[in-house]
Amino acid sequence: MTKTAFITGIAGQDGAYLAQFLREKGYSVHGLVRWDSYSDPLDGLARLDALGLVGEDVRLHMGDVTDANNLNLLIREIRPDEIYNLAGLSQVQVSFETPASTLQINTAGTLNILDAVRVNGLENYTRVYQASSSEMFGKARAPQNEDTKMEPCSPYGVAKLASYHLVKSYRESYGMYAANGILFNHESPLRGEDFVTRKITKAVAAVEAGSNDVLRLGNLDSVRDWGDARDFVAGMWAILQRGAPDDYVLATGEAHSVREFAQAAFAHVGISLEWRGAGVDEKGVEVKSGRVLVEVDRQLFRPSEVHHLLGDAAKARDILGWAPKTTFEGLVAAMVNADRAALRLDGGASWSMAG
Ligand code: G4F
Repeated sequence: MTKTAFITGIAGQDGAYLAQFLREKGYSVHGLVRWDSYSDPLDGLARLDALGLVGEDVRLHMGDVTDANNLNLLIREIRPDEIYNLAGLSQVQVSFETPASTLQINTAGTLNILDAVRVNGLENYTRVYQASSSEMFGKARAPQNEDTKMEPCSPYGVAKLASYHLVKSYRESYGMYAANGILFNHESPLRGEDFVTRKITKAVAAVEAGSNDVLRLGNLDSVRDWGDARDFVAGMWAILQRGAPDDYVLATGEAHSVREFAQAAFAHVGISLEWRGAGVDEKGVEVKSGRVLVEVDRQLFRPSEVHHLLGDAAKARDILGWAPKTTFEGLVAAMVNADRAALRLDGGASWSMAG
């Protein structure tokens, strides 16, 4: 029998890849789209479009996770077998500037979904996946797994941690199938340009195409466990297929600094970088020409930084049989190549290093 999935945040990177993954598995896919994406489909739905998911492939519903009534009615109408709550404000930096709306969207939004399932009497029918985040670990020592004490240090991390506990609470109180996927950073060519990986790969493609701009970055020492979003959406699905709900870390188990990511991305187009100076004066310099390609911009530092995220996904490997397929080098190459191809397509006319 055809299963029905409802994805909030379907217009984002993970939403689009998950929709594609579930369609390939034969699911009927519904997605929640905010009015601004809905009313500007050319821009707002670009990722779904890029994956060829148009028309009949996904049924889009206009709405917002902060609107409890809207969600209630939609969930009653769709009666999904599985809900993937991927909606949210996903930029950690932005959460320092908009902490109240971050909590509204990333915590109250989760509560609205859990409650809509409950009040519609679907607690024994609908399974709920919650997009929890490694940002919840915050200052906790690496490597981090499901048993690591969480010490979030951003409004984003705090909001996600509250949602994580709501999921556990609904699971225990109402017997709901609600599960947290604690995902470490996951990237792709569809990643937003305000995240550091995509900002770097776009800049590298531009430099190769002749740009004279300097890539301005914040904390180069920050270490992340970067995986491929396409591997991670398969893990989200696997989390909802077990007999009993549980929480799982999804990560690659390999971590690199922002500096190393930039170095690898430039190396992919044949540019060898060396680092000179320290702190805010550090620069990434092309070895061959001595040209400065990367500078540090103190404006991009966060009020409080998560320095080292490195995931231990042994539980997901042992219980779900999940393991990422893409290597760090493969991810960097795929992202740089996609940005090179995009530049060739638009003739190199429009790109910006803002973000
Ligand atoms: O790419 P980022 O903005 O990702 P961040 O903050 O780790 O968050 C991402 O991963 C989380 C999972 O751990 C998700 F929950 C979250 O939604 C998001 O997907 O920054 C990565 C690191 C940070 O330490 C940041 O300070 O890169 C550092 N960084 C250095 N220069 C920069 C920049 N980040 C951005 N966005 N832009 C810079 O120029």
